[in-house]
Amino acid sequence: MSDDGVGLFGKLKEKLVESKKRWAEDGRLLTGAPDPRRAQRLPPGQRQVTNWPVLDLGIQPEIPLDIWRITVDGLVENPTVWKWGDFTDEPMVRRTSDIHCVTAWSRYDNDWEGMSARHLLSLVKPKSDARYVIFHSYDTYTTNVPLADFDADDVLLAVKWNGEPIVREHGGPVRVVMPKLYFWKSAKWIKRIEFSLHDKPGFWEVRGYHNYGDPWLEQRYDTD
Ligand SMILES: Nc1nc2c(c(=O)[nH]1)N[C@H]1C(S)=C(S)[C@@H](COP(=O)(O)O)O[C@H]1N2
Ligand SMILES: [Mo]
Repeated sequence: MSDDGVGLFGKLKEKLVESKKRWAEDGRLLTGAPDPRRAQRLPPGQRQVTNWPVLDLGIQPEIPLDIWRITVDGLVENPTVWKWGDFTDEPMVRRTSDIHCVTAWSRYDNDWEGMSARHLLSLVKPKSDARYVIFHSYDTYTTNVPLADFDADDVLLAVKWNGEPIVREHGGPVRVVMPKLYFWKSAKWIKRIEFSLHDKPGFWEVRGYHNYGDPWLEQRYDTD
């Protein structure tokens, strides 16, 4: 008899439940077959380059460090505005990653240094209803990513590339780096990071690019 007086016939199959729980923990029955696309370092349709192309909307903003600000707002417990010196006083990390641009070039082993997305998240504390991160840049560019993808160990607000300050053409003083997505998601000249319940497709996303942009699934364009 259960607490609420309902008769329970039979006995919980404890052994069976336990063994299924162990299966789940061990990932039993997963074939473990590697996804052939993800196993390749070069995503489908890409070619490796050793130079570093510059892509922008025709505007390369020059932002003096004394007027540079980055604002983090929207659905966060601690909305924050950093000035340059306060931003760079925060702990910085180094990560090496590959770039995959939707225009089919890939550049390997870029050494980035900056504030990790996870450090930023630990400071601003997204509210439980935040689902998307919207990047706003000084050149009016915007792009959108799921919060779950921003919250990854390889995502940075980078201030240095290969040991040197990021030059203006490539998005300095600070650019986003999201290595697991096509490079259009890595906003240059970042000005504002907005946490939102709703998704807000950005500059290229409203112009036919895929909303998510996984290079290994070749999510270049919205083909629906
Ligand atoms: N602010 C801003 N960020 C941007 C862009 C842009 O035009 N403005 N272009 C995107 C695109 S399409 C790509 S491929 C990369 C290019 O970065 P790079 O010029 O450093 O190679 O930046 C992305 N981030
Ligand atoms: Mo791009």
